[in-house]
Amino acid sequence: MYTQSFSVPDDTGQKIKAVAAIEPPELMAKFDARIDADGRIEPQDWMPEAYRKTLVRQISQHAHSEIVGMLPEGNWISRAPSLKRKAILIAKVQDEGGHGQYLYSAAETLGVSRADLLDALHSGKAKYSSIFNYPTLNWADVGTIGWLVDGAAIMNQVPLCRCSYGPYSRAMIRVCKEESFHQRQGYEALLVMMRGTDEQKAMVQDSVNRWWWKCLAMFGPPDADSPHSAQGMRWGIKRVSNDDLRQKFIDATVPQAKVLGITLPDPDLKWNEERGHYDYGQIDWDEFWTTVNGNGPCNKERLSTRVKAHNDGQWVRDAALAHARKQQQRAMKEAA
Ligand code: BYC
Repeated sequence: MYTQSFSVPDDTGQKIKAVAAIEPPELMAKFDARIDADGRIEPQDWMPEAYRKTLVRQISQHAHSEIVGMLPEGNWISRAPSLKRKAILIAKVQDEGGHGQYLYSAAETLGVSRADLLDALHSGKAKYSSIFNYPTLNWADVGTIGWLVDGAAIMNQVPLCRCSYGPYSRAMIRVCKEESFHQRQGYEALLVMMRGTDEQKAMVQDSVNRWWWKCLAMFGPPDADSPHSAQGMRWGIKRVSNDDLRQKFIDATVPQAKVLGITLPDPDLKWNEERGHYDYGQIDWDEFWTTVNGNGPCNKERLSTRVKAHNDGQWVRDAALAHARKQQQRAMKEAA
């Protein structure tokens, strides 16, 4: 049975249709009814294979983004300008590692293994957010990442707290609370710099100039070029479209930039009375796709750092497994 759940007219949609055709009609109808009623799907519930695969794709990409996202800021931990800034940055980077853990756990409830997901990341098969393939060149970048990158992440992630898949939506509630602290600490760090010397102010402006357009691209391709959007929205995985989130982010950020006293690097950025939104200039989608496809400025460095960290941590995983085995053997001996 086809329902409107399976009406995406591109390649992915064709694949989804083919999968849907072999799903049991009564189960499909029950699943569709639950989605229509804005209910939650839990791991033990029946779900169409295409829904499961879509979630594994999105949640694992999200998890990868969190752990690769530790790297650009992690670079600055040893160079933070004060003990206070260092403590904040360490806490933030650790939070991102934690977000990766919640998200890999949510993905595992869909029947995939963390080891396989990490293999896909390390072999370059899996995607992670484009934004983490750009370098952090000065200390202001740490503040800008908090303000703009985490700000964009929150804009995208708050609607995911209402995602139709229970474990993902619950993970996102905690992630969003922590992201909110990340965004504020970044904005506060920039405010302090903007009250400082001319050199510090110039550093903030330079940083915002480099990150602004990349943050707008983070929301993903325009709706018209987004192959997964229609299906993701139909299934209640995605609640707000890429373009709508991008617009919400711009509208919220312009007043914050004014308070900060910096200029956003877009001559076309203007309030449009009729639309009730800011108009903005052209995003460089060629650059976005070059980066997403592995050829951005830091893709190779990020992946090799990640693979090295994973290999260096092998002894920790081995020790944890050996300890668990020992505990299990002891428990079995005691039970015997
Ligand atoms: N970068 O049809 P579309 C964070 C891919 S964590 C790379 O619109 P969808 C943070 C997309 O995957 C930030 N690839 O897809 C962490 C798809 O490729 P595949 C991460 C991108 O899924 C630490 C293709 O383009 N957040 O902020 O409907 C420190 C077509 O796109 C990007 C999440 O992952 C991109 N920017 O929508 C600080 C949130 N955009 O899979 C901060 C969860 C698109 O066909 N994910 N692509 O090979 C989502 O909300 C959605 O997956 C997206 C894309 C909005 C990202």
